[in-house]
Amino acid sequence: MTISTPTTLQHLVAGEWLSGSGAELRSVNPARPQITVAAGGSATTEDLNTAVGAAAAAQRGWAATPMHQRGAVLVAAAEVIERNAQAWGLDLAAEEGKTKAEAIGEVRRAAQILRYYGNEGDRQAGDIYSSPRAGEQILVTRKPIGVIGVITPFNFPIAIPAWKIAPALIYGNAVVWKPASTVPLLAMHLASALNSAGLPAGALNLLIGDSALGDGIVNHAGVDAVTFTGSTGIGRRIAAAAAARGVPAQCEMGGKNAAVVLDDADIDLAVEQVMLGAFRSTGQKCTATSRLVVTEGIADRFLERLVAQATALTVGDPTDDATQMGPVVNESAHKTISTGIATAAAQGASILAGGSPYRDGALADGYFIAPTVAELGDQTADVWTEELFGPVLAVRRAANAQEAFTLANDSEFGLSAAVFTQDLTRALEAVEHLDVGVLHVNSESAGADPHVPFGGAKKSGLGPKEQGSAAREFFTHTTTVYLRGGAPRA
Ligand code: UN1
Repeated sequence: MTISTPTTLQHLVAGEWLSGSGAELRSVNPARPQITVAAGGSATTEDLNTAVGAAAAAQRGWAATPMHQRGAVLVAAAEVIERNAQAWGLDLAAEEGKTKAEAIGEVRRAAQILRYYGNEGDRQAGDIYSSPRAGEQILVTRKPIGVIGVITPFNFPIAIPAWKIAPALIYGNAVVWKPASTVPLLAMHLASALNSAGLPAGALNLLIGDSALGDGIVNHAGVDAVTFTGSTGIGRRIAAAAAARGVPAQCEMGGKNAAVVLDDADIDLAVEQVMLGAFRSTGQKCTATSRLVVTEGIADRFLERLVAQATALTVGDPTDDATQMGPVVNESAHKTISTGIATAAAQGASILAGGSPYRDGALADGYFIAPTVAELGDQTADVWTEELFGPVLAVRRAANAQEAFTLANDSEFGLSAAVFTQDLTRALEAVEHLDVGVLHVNSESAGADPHVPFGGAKKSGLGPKEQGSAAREFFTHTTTVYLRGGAPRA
């Protein structure tokens, strides 16, 4: 890998790219933390005020632009992203740490999301009801909310921003966006794609900074709604702050997602998919498989294969072709996950794979964690209940399918789950019993298409779901119109 000069941080405010005069921020390559990827001053409160003012001013004209035309801007931005997928994918791998293949895939996914919403102008725009009164119809029309505060996490540095910003914009809102400070480069790429595709100045503002800047957005009187993806603690704080100001919040938060492998599962398929769910993106997806429930009849055979594959996974620099799993995002994540693994062992888990820190070479220098499988007996353990957001899979055995579903539901979260079975009756029982927002039958727990709702049950999320037509619930409000003609009735 060549060591290139760090990119200078720039913020997009009122259509202009500016350097920030706030505290110095630096994103580093988590595989080689001595390499700085991007650096510069963060945005200030003054930048935030300018951005919110510009967004409010731009929003009116943008909302008045026909939706079809707004969509054309998103489609044009999708083309820019698609053209740059290789280069931006490499930047993503270097800045966030997921493998090159996943990173390029994510950049393409962002383009796909923009294209989906870009075509929204050609879809149904509201509802019409019959009226109990003669000569009247009742229309339910959709209107934008205004200025949306968008706060996004590090783990999908371009796809998650796309799936919040694209619906915000297509429905006629303007955006003030703060990405995670660990991934500014990809944020700049997405903002530049939208800006160069013809978005009017001020419709999208990008401000890079720390959590205080995020708080500034959430509490700004000119911000009319907030959409957030990230940790449960911050999500609840954001929702509370938004509620106190009387503005809506959409918070996509934690998961402790189970894969349930039943006796009759196809074992090769199940092992392959659990591996992907647990270790792709180094386990740093809110939809990652972090718990495994396996029924007794298949448990020994399944775990033997899973452990062999987890141990054999090639961990390394995400920009190397051979690498199957990269590092976690930063030092603090590395510490939390390492401590979580040590706690699991102390609480009685048997560590079947991974578990010990890398002590020398490149893996010790970067923020690498070995793929870890920790089996629990009947004891409670933090690794079963708490989201570690890393490559750590907690395992429990169940006597039968019923017990397996009960264990899978044993979480305050309910984002996603996967069930592996070839028995249709068991699959239908899973659909009925698993309390989750997203259920995969015979595929890994992660993965979400842009045209269908995404979000969790229980404590995984607050507010309307994301994606597909669900996104419209959050990014618009309705006006119910009782419509009669003005002429006297004959
Ligand atoms: C996926 O499963 O591909 O933060 C997407 C996250 C989720 C997105 C998951 N909001 O990981």
